[in-house]
Amino acid sequence: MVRTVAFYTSNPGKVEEVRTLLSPLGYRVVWRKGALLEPQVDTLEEVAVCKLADIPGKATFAMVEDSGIFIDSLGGFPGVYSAYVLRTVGLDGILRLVKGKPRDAEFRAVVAFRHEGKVKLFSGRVRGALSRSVRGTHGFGYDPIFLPHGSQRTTAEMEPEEKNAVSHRGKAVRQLAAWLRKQTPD
Ligand code: ITT
Repeated sequence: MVRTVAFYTSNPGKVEEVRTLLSPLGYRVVWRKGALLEPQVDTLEEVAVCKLADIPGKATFAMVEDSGIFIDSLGGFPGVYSAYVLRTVGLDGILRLVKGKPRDAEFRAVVAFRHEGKVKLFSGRVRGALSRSVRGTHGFGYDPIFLPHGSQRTTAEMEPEEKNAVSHRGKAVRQLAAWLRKQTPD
């Protein structure tokens, strides 16, 4: 029975969101803290598969997640480099980069899950736009500048459940949950 999922990530915000999604379904999410090897490759899928391969030991039910924000008018930048760009350019820097340009963007997430030696990938996307200023205190990363489609509020101005209902991660993790249920019928 898959009831405990070991989530390998350095990002506590991701853990909180995944717990909020999986706990009500009866899955325990254990945080395995640490930075995993992230290669310079073009897609979130490739990064996620590499991160999974970097997990120490042979934890049976192990998961990693790779995500990023893709800004249409910047050709999808920062995409797979989102974490690096956040650390270096920062939110205000990103807003300066899109000044005078269309602000449409999307978040994407790829969850990679290892189950009995097999690797499964689940992905999710959410379309939206960049806000004009940094707003809100919830969430993490780019949340203070991302307006999901149809919302006047950034994801940092939403409660965690509200963000999970529309987010890239919420979509990917709900697919994972549906797949887990099929592996372990009650
Ligand atoms: P890992 O250890 O899991 O790799 P990380 O934070 O480095 O954690 P990524 O390599 O997947 O994660 O980089 C994703 C970047 O995009 C990172 O800067 C996140 O803060 C940001 N990001 C991803 N999902 C987000 C979300 O739901 N809200 C805001 N920012 C997000």
